[in-house]
Amino acid sequence: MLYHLLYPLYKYHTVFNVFQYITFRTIYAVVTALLLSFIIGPYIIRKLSAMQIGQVIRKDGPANHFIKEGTPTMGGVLILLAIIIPTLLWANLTNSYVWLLIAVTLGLGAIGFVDDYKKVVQKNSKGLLPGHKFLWQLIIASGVAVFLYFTGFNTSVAVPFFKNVVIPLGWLYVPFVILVIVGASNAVNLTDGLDGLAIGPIIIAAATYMLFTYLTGHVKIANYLQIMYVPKGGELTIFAGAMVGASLGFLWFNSYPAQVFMGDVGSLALGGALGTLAIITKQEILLVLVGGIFVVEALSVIFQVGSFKLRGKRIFKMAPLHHHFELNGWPEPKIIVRFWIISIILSLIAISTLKLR
Ligand code: 57M
Repeated sequence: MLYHLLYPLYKYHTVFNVFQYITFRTIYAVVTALLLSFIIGPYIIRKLSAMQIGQVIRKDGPANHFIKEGTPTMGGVLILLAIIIPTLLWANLTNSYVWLLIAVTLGLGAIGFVDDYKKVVQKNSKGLLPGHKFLWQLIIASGVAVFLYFTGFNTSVAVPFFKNVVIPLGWLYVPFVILVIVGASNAVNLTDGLDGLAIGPIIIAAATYMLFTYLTGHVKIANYLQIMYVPKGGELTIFAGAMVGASLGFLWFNSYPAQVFMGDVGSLALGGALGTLAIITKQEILLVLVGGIFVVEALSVIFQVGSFKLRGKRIFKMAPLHHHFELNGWPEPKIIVRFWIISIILSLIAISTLKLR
């Protein structure tokens, strides 16, 4: 909105020219998201507590989680507001990718919201049936895939570390997009089991994709780096910036010991947004590296369940992986910070692939 209101004023004063720059608007999207989180965060946490939206802790998990009973959840509502409002303020709202990202985030957030609401407010321990949850995720991801396919989006996928190797997927790009979005959404959800464990790597991944959106959306830089240029994709830098700011703002409250959990409303939405950013920047495969922590957490569950079914034995003391370290006696903050450190290293390697090809 500010972009549309203020940029045209450059005719009267050159100072308003600054509103055309993606870099300027991104910085202010980050700042707005942070400020918004700080201002409305305490209010939302109080409201969630008053509405008794407190977490029920499973009794079969690591014992150090029992003291977390009653911590308000559904803090993802705060994250979503702090992403969407700055995006609406600072982005060019005639850009269809901006609306696509807003739609995915709110759509997946709505699935998580219904699930959380059934669990914590209506005290229905099952929440949304897993099959229904998955079906709705598929519907939203299919919407993105079909939209991109029929609007002529580039259906070739770049292979990291190789300069001119691309896989032309054609119509197979549709199931590929669905896999990336649904996979990312669920992987972030599985990771969200310790204070700040999911939001830390989300900040790092969103910052990495903030860089990619800018570079792939800039024709000169994209040509120079020989990466796929995405016309109009640069505008998503503002969305990614808002995601960084909102996630940092949430970490303020979710850092150990957490005052609030994000709930599925946050984890499903953030994962899906990340997957969609990877798709629009044409850096889909690189998400395996940038979101490496989420991938490893999801794989730990797949291997654990597979091993138990096939051999009747577990690989880890408990899956997802963070539970394994907890049961090995690592203090919670140590696991969290070590996962962040690994996430930073993975993102740096991912960024280096821009040159390392
Ligand atoms: C959600 N939810 C957290 C909070 C958060 C297939 C199986 C692996 C599924 C998995 C599962 O249910 N995962 C999805 C995990 C829960 O957090 C809530 O959920 C939201 C995210 N969706 O925002 O609202 C608990 O996590 C802790 N937490 C924090 N700080 C945070 O900032 O401490 C969350 C956020 C919270 C809190 O304690 O209550 C969760 O872990 O439940 N299931 C599991 O993870 C279970 N694993 C398991 O059964 N493993 C088996 C098999 C199936 C692989 C095995 O290894 O043999 C464990 N989960 C728990 N206890 N809690 C089992 C023991």
